[in-house]
Amino acid sequence: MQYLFISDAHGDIKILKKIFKAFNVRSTQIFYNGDSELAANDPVFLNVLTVKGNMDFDSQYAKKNIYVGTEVTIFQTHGHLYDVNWTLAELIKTAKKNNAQIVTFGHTHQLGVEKIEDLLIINPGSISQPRGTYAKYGGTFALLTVTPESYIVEYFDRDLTLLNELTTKFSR
Ligand SMILES: [Mn+2]
Repeated sequence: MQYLFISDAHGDIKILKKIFKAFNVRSTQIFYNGDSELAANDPVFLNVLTVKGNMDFDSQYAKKNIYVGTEVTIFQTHGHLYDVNWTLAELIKTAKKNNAQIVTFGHTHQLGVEKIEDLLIINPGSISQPRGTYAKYGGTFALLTVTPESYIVEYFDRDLTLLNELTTKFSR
């Protein structure tokens, strides 16, 4: 099973359509981490787990999702409600409280992945307005592969090209 994470398209529905078309298959669960600026019931989000970003004004969005799968429990939120621009402490605490092994968010527009104790933390970056060190890639999303022993996190750019240098592997 694979898990795709994407965030912060800010109105760029074309790129969402392109990526979802490529990855919206039974073996992949897609998480969209907020700030699409689209309606919560937009057809582009069929089979996609979404949350509300600070730039989403549709009250039908969830503030967070706790995905309980057969392999992993994933805590998903945009991040602004946990002050992620300053610290991940509150987000980590909340994810652990919800028995998640993985937490995913956006908001910072900066990709990042790390494992702290038993918690894997994934920010896919912004697909349309990247900031910081990895802005040179022009927008990114992340794909997680879970095996019995490991987590493999890969990043792709807007052309669906794998960014080899960003691949990380963690033991579970
Ligand atoms: Mn944003």
